[in-house]
Amino acid sequence: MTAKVRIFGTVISTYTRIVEITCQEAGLSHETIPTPAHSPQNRHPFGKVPVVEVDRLELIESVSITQYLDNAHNSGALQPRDPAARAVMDRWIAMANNYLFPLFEHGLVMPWIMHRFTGAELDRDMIERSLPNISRALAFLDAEIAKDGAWTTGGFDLADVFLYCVLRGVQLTPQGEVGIAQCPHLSAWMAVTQQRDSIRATCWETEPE
Ligand SMILES: N[C@@H](CCC(=O)N[C@@H](CS)C(=O)NCC(=O)O)C(=O)O
Repeated sequence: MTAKVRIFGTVISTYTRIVEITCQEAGLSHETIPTPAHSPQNRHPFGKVPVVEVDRLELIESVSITQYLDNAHNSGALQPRDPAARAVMDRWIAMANNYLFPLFEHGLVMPWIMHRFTGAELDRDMIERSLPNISRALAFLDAEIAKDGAWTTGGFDLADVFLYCVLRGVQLTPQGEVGIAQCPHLSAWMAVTQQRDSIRATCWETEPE
């Protein structure tokens, strides 16, 4: 019987989308049940989203969730078997989660989301303070692709899923759109990745085509 994946998370969420894309890649049917972070109905011990139900398991943490889905339902097709290539993928996922996401999310993406969806005043001070570090991070990614392809070589894998989702939120802000456009290698990779079926199938409602 085909597994059905139940994803409890906010609808516009980097990490919810990472799990949705992985489901799409694995051909798994999935449903996202809107569940705010830190809400009483959210079962993550630290209030984060998403939480996932599949195969009678309750899973948290996107690295663990995506690897389980890919291993159990997709023959591990999104993870290189070669140990060196695997180390490269794991390195980029760790950098996306530990450094890039916090920098982008707090410094740029969240101020715009709060402004656009709750009507809160745009936190321009926060954005101004964060932009130099965000620009440096984007330039670093661009240079890494230019140097040796970084995470973009060797086929589409989980590093592409994480990096795309973390960067897409940035690209949907005015400053992020300009910043990414100034990085030719990163822009080209975003544009190609955006055409992939799993990415197109999981667009946020608010995302322009
Ligand atoms: N380490 C978690 C991070 C998940 C995460 O940060 N999710 C965001 C939404 S995209 C969230 O829950 N934000 C609310 C908060 O940090 O308080 C994972 O990999 O699943």
